[in-house]
Amino acid sequence: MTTLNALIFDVDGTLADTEMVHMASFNQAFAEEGLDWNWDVPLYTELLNISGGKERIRHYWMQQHPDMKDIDGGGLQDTIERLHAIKTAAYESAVQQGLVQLRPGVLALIETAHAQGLRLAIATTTSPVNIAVLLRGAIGPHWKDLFAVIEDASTAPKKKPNPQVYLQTLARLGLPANQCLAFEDSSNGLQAAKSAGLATIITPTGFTAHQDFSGAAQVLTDLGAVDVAQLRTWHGQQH
Ligand code: XBP
Ligand code: MG
Repeated sequence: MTTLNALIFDVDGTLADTEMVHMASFNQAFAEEGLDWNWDVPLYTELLNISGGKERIRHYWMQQHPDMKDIDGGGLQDTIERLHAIKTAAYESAVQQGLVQLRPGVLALIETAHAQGLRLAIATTTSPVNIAVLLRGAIGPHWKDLFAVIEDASTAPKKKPNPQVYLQTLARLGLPANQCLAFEDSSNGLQAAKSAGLATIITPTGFTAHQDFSGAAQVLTDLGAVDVAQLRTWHGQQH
């Protein structure tokens, strides 16, 4: 039987239910730039099919306002970069104000798994700023000591369901996929992890509960009742 040696965590929706705050941050950026764009929950739920905030803005812009070339002659990508920078600052501020908490069981599982010698990694399409502000607040200033590998939007530009972020995480861990478990909240994330050969535990959120999770090793409400022994059992059933 193959040993379980590493846990690989998605961030948004998995470590914390962050997307309401991301949505509000996007809307704050649009307002600051004088755009009358407003992403409500039904629209944002659809837009979450596009991983990556910059890609999401571009998709919405092309779909809803194809005639609009840019805002100030700086070109489309320049405008998207600026909107995303404003959004990221707004999100960072919101998380610093305590508007986002880790999901049930996440902190205990991470700390226990690390204490038992499992290697931990992060594989996300979100921006590095967002990871740092969330985990610094939840774990403390030395949060990075818990993670052997962090792959994010700055290191893996091809977004989920592309498996790039997971393939790069496995390469840096120096482990085969069958010695690891992935944790995700979305169908895009599940597809990316499975394309990289990873057995995947799904904990959906309100934004993703309707999505297709065929092929997941487990679909759970949350990680509140999950310990390392249970993970080893589920991992053993996969390999
Ligand atoms: C979810 C995403 C991200 C966030 C917004 O990432 O797709 O785009 O919605 O963050 P994860 P950015 O892989 O952690 O579920 O604006 O920084 O992209
Ligand atoms: Mg996610």
